[in-house]
Amino acid sequence: MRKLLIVLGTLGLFAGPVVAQDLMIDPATIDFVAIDADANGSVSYDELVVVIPELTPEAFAQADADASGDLSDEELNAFVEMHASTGDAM
Ligand SMILES: [Ca+2]
Ligand SMILES: [Ca+2]
Repeated sequence: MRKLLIVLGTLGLFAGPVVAQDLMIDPATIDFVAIDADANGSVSYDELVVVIPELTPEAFAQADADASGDLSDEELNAFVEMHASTGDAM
């Protein structure tokens, strides 16, 4: 039993840096209309970082598939699916 705890502790140390760069989003918190604060039909970095505080400009740029500078409904959905924190199917 003691040996198992030591193994788990070692794994925990190695898992640290990986978690830091992995963005986890709960799809239930993402509502395009609510996030689009100025209702211009697209979500800017400033609007999205309000609901995803861990969001980096790099991650936002990756989500912006057509490099328009903001996210359409489709781009946001694809981004959220890619980083969904809940893997279970309903
Ligand atoms: Ca907007
Ligand atoms: Ca875009």
